Amino acid sequence: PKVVTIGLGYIGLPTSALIAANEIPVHGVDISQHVVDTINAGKIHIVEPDLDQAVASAVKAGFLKADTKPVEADTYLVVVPTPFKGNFEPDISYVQAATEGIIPLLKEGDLYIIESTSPVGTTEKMMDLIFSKRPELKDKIYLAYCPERVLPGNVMYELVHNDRVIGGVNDQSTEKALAFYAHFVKGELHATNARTAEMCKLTENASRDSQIAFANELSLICDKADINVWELIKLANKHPRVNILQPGCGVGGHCIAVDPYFLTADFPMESRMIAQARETNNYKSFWCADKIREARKEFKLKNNREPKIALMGLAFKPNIDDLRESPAKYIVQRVLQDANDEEYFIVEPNIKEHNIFKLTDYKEAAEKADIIAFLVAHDEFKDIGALEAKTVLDFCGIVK
Ligand code: SAJ
Repeated sequence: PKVVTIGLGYIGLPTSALIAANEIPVHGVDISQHVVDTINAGKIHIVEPDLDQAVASAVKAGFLKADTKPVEADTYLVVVPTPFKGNFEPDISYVQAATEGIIPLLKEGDLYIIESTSPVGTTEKMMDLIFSKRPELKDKIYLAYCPERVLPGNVMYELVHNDRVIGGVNDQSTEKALAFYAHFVKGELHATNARTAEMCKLTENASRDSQIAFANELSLICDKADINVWELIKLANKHPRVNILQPGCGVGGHCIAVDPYFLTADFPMESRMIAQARETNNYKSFWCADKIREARKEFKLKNNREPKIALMGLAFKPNIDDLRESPAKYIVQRVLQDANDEEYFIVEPNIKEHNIFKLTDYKEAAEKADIIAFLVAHDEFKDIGALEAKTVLDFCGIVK
């Protein structure tokens, strides 16, 4: 095959590099000239373990080339973001623009695949769009949806080894897409239809969100009931059919905290639990910020001076540098909003410098602070000792 990938971001670039590593020529498209130039120089513009090596060798071997425009190929992969507009409505305009860009290039026998997380029905919508402009291609091209499911931080491994769900708009399309992924995926390939595949992606992330919401709700109950939620969950999970996730300072990232809205927007009456889970997880971050404020007030009353407060972690989950949709960042911003004379140390060991936050080394912060709020369970924080004399707010279960 000859492949065009549209979108060279967190998923599109690793996917392009992987396909190219299998000696399949890939023409990667991105609207950003900077991104295109960076990749053509064999470099990368995002942080992901082992991606630099993969891109460098794919470019060097001549199998990966980046451009701002698509060219004629036989397989087209749409891997662009699907953010939401205000009011939590999914925005598929990037998928549409990407599709419009390749419509003039399509010819008989071509395969068109959407990987972007999309509302149910998007693949059929794009099919209608394509056939409205190129009616002669009806029944002559193949269209399928195949969601990516890789975990940031482990993308290069999971792209190869995860199972994939592949749904065509008809059986021939499913077969054609299966054959394509078989070139570079070692996980199992599961055939279904396009709508089910779209729904499957949304289901996976909504399921995780709901399960984390359950854990977060438990943490609120336990705080009132004076029970250690971490111990509680460990014990409950000794039951052979119970498997509760970990509470935290909220749910972040650009997937789990976003995708459930794709369901609540289209099925508001039917998705009440999913909507409630989103609210519970959002509320958890408010709650943490309030806890920090309360601790500050208490300290001041008791000691007659403003405390020094360490806010430990900014990333959206442990051991990464990604701050997108990060609840920890949100909490820090909220707490700083009504800062008085108290002194804050903001800590993020995975980032050297930040344009808004003045960062402090984690050891120094922990040593100087009166109040330590653990927001993210970064490995570095696990061995911070001598906490006895301090007020500790452990929102991520890191303190032994
Ligand atoms: N979190 C908790 N408690 C837990 C687990 C996670 O509070 O027990 C929080 C994290 O701190 C983070 C958020 O949830 O703020 C999401 O983190 P994550 O590690 O669960 O997931 P992501 O967003 O990095 O990646 C998810 C994955 N989806 C699932 O596990 C179902 C990944 O496989 C998807 O490919 C990715 O979303 C995506 O792109 O959709």
